[in-house]
Amino acid sequence: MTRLSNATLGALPAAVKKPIYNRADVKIGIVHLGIGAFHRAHQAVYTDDVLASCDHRWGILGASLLSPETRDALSPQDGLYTIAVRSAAGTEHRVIGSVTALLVAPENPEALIAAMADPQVKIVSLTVTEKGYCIDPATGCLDEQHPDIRHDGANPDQPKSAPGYLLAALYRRRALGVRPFTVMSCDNLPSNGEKLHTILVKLAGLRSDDFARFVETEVACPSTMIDRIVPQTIDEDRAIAKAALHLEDAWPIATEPFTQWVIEDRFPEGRPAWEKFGAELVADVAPYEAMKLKLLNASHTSLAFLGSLAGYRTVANAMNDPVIGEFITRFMTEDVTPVLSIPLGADVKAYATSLVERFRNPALKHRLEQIASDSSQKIPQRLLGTARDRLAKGLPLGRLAFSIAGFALYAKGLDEHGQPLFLKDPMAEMLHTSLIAAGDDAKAIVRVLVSHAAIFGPLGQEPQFVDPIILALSTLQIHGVKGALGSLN
Ligand code: CS2
Repeated sequence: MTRLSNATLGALPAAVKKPIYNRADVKIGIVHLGIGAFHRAHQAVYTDDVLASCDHRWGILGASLLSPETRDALSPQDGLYTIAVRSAAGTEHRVIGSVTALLVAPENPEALIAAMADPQVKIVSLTVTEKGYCIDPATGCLDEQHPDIRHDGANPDQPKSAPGYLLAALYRRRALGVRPFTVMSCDNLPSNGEKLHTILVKLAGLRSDDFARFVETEVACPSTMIDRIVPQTIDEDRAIAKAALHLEDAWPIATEPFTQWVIEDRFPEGRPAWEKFGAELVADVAPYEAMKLKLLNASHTSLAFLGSLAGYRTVANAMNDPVIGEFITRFMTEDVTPVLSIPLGADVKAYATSLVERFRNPALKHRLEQIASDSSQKIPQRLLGTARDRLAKGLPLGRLAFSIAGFALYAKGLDEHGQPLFLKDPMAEMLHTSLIAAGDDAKAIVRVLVSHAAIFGPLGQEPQFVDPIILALSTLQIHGVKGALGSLN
């Protein structure tokens, strides 16, 4: 069957929305690092709307820092791809045209640095996942021992890491007398812009103090909060897109109707008018990020462990279990909300209710295993901040103890029915080996888990933190997930 491309756009059925602008007029104004499904279902869609409003300055060059898969799928399609927006009411297909070029960084690092140094580029955005920042998760600072950071410190013009690429290009722009681009992190990290700025200043300091000062004072790194649930694409999604488009799309993306983007408005070199298409431009993103990470993402992570242990494999299936659904709902309202700083005017109760509905979306096959990946990087910002806040207020750990105990059991690798569970995580091997060696004793398992200081830091030494997790874990062992959680509701 014919492939989706510029040449075949005209043949799309009328029901499929498509770019109404001339893609040949679009100039690249944004370089995006980490051109995965999340960026393509979120920021690239807002930017597609901007391009359709006749502002053609903001085409996206999408770069992969690791694998060639996205480029290989999308280059033959001129960067075009489909998003399938799914709900119980049905599916809407839309072809997105904002990604106009693709690169694979390791194949030609110089090409990416040169593209980022182009004066026409005003923004470099990132979705490189938590681990792409090379942060020590427990301290939130740059991990200077990270192999990629050690490499980039010694070879700043042939970088491997995302921060290394940003700095190589910023250095080049400075040498050429070109103003720095704005660096926009779109990953799920609290104060993602501020954190990235700190990392960049630190890494720049390995090159020279003067460059570090330049990055500190001249490079803007606004924070953002981005929200849209984007499951990994499966072959069924390809088949559904093909049927709707009457064309082949090698990498369509399925997503939900909900989308939210809150952006700190600090773009000295200009930005697309994303606010015209639903983005919220604000002075301080922190409370929005905290609300999302501690309610949505923390619930996701808890569901990934406890739902998987109970035998479920997707978010919707786990959430539709009455005991697990009730646990997550109460986790949000009774355990997280009392210690949450809430954005002005936000209705947390309504937000939590909407999350339950989104998690239950029957049309999204969002795999729990996808969410469990990189848990060692996710747990600190999703669960441990709330844990610390509760303990500081003299409150018990509450349901968080079950989420963390669930992580230990998940990382041991088997669900309650003896089926294997997979953890894709930089620490997977280390966690698995140490937890298996701990045997079946709840106390031993939890002690081993919390001794991983890269995740838990000093919290792992605090009895108010550790003891409830031991109790939760032994309850899970004795009564199973549903028995244990059911007795709490
Ligand atoms: C999820 C997020 O995979 C995960 O860890 O919690 O990707 C989540 O779906 C998004 O943050 C939703 O905006």
